[in-house]
Amino acid sequence: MNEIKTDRQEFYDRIGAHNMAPLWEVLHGLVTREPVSPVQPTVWHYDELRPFIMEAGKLITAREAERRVLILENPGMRGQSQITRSLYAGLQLILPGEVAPAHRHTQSALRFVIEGHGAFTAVNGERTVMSPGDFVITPSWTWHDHGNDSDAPMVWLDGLDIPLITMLDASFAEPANAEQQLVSRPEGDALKRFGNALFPVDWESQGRASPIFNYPYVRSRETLEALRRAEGPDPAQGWKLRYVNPANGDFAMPTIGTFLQLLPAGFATNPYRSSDATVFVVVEGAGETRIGDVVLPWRAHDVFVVPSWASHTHHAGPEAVLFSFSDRPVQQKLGLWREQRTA
Ligand code: GTQ
Repeated sequence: MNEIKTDRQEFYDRIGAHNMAPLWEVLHGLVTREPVSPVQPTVWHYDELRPFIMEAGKLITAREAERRVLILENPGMRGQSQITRSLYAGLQLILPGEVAPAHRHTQSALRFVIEGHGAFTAVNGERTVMSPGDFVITPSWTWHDHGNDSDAPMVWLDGLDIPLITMLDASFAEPANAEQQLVSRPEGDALKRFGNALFPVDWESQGRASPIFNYPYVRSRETLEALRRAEGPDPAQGWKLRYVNPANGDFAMPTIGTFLQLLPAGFATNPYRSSDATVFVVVEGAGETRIGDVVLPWRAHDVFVVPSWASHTHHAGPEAVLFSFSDRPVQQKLGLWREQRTA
């Protein structure tokens, strides 16, 4: 037995010198029967984080930092700037009068506004002034800068596909010549132009992301209410919406799927799991999510993560609204995505 072991080890050493390794020693760690993930179910409580975010505002300016963000790192993958294996998340602070200078990169970004009114993001020559609950997109390779002309701090959650782009070694980035891009279109132009199921007759899509880059919360919330009036809640998900690119019916972003769901007061969902690890942001209400033995209590502004293929239930206290995002579009395009409901 030992002889076999030393024979094999001696063989591994010799092939190792040629940059080779035996598959049979690692096969079942590579090709697992089900997802085996370092991602841990975790909640970040905003009331605990907020003082640190404001402290960061005294340590460094948005201009010097370029993006003043505190990264939310999954405890199963510290030091890797990952909240899930494919996604990055962070909380970005822009103080009154500040500018986060223009740049562009191949990574796609979403912003989900947590607090503050009146700061803006500019994308492709249009500024959008943001409010809590707004879902804002910065598509891949588009110039973007952020600024705050209001008199209060603004904090939003950044969700980016950074780990995915890193894995593909497809990161390109560059700073702009000017700190802020020229504004060439009036505010609200994109939403008017593309948000009413009417497109300019000869318009052709420039990219894969939605031409709408701010999905305002007031409108999304209205849609949830319309659903609630029309039909009962799904037992596993309550009333749940998918943000859509109106040009093609696909997800609003090519690499990140985004969702908004309403859980009525006291509602407990049936167990559900899917192969896309999901980041949730609590928009309204309070409750908890149970994942095996782990209970994640949450309230408005908190962020929590459910790992891939982890069966979970949501329990709303008062009525709750959850925004969420995951790599579902990528998995679906590759024919990988699975979900399972157990009554
Ligand atoms: O706002 O462009 O959280 O480039 C990380 C990288 C935000 C941004 C982040 C970024 C940005």
